[in-house]
Amino acid sequence: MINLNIDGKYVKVPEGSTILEAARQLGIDIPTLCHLKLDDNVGMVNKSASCRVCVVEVKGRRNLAPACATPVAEGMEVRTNTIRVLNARKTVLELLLSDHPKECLTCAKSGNCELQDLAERFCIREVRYQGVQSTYKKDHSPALERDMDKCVMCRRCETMCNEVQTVGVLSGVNRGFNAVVAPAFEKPLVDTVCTFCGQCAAVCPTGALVERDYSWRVIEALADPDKVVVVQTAPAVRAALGEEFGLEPGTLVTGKMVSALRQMGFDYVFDTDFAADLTIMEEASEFLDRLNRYLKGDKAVRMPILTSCCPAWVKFFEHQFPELLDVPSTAKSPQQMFGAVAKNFFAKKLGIPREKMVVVSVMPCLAKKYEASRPEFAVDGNPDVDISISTRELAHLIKRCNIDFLSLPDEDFDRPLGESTGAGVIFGTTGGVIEAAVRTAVEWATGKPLEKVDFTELRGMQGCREAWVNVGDLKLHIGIAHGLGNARRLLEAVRDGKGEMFHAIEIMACPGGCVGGGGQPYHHGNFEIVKKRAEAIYREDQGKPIRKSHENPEIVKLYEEFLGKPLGETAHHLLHTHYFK
Ligand code: HC1
Ligand code: SF4
Repeated sequence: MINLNIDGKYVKVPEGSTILEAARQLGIDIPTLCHLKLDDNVGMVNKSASCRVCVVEVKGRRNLAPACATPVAEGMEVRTNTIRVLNARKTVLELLLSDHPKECLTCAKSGNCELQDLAERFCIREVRYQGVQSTYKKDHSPALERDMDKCVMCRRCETMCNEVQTVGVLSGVNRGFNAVVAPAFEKPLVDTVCTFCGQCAAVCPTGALVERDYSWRVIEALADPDKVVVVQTAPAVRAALGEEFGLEPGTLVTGKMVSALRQMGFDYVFDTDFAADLTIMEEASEFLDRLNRYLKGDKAVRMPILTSCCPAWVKFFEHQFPELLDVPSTAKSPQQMFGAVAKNFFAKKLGIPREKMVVVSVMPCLAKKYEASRPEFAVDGNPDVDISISTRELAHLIKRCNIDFLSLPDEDFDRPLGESTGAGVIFGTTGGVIEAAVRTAVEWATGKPLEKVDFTELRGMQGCREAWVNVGDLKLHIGIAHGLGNARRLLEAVRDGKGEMFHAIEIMACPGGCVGGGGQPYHHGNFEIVKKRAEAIYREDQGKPIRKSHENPEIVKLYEEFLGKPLGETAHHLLHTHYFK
């Protein structure tokens, strides 16, 4: 351990720690724009030391030292708030602002921008240095907006995309003033292998990377008297939306969210959790079918089955593992199953054509915007899901509609597409999809009710995990990965036939699963927030009267009335998809 003194306080930290880490241990908040360390399970450490906002004075050294990149030494004396330090920090900020667009009033990141926060903290009331302004071409994809004029070259997005997600789309290009983080040849994101996971936007300190905002389209749809507007809310939204209204992370706001949506004027407030239950009906059937054929020696069957509900993961394997396209489940994601059922079943029930119905989804995810726009999820150009907005966009909409969220009463979803089980809700966190599938598959395979519904061996935050689940005499080997880098490691092992064979693997692109999605309220590097959301998801599951997807009475009815049986003709046509190289 190393002893040092920071601002007159003594602290003991492990060798190899930085001054920034030692200061944080003392509760001294040295500002930084570039440094970011997420949970060890996520493995994101951005140590570019590029912003120079964290400089400190170290006794005996002539130059100021960046706290994020300077290792502690025995007996070190550090000052973090001398006039020299404060002056240097202010100058660095002013230089950063010299070519930064002064668009705070209209910037999507306003109120959440770390550069704006620092300008406020340092009382910067004028920018003394007016530099040449950058004029990069803006990049609008269906999911993300890139405005590189606002980039401060912190390289967080690059670390996230390359090291955590291993997608490798973003890197520093050009030199000097023209240096920018961009895809190769500065191509637009749609022309790259970007998965639209949105994790780059989740860690961007400024408005350089933000979601494509479709909230105005929702207002237009709600104002159109000729439309029936239906909304579905993803499992992870209810565990995070409250943060936008000052509630503690991990506060469940399911009932208030339903109330707010109803007050906004949606005709039907439904739940993606219903469609998550439906996904399990199809996915568990597909899994048992494959497993039975595999156990009978059918050589044509590919194991393991991979979950397919995360659209960033789907795009990742389409680009990165084209030889494994027949391995993932063909089940559509709950978002898309919901859209298909709403437009092909519920619209008919209401006696209206599909074009008259607008399906809005509220998702913790940015890739869902892209998924909704995939052409195979449309009929004659009419998409199954018309508009996908993020948790953040919903919070903005609620505020825009003058709704006092905190004083709303709890209300329940409409029926039939709002009925769900605990299995549906746990989709929102890493391990939840496979636990939901296991609850149903084990009960179907054994023909006996489960002795325990909670498969805690499948839970946790470790990036790559494995567990064994008993089904009669058979031990199912289950894999779980969250974060695309972890997914890659697991998939490479599967492809190369390394290790014990898995029967099923769940993969979610975002660290933590959907609770950590790119459309959730910004966590500003505090991954504990994501963990609290996951705990909330399991609390919601515990409190549900029904906790197995196949016992959802509205799902049972839907098969009786309309779908026939899982993997049957109608189900196959509406609820399954295919993948492209
Ligand atoms: Fe997810 Fe899913 S759980 S992908 O993580 O399968 O976004 O919440 O809606 O579709 O249900 C996201 C969350 C979400 C789908 C479901
Ligand atoms: Fe990389 Fe994901 Fe950002 Fe695309 S959305 S650039 S894959 S981090």
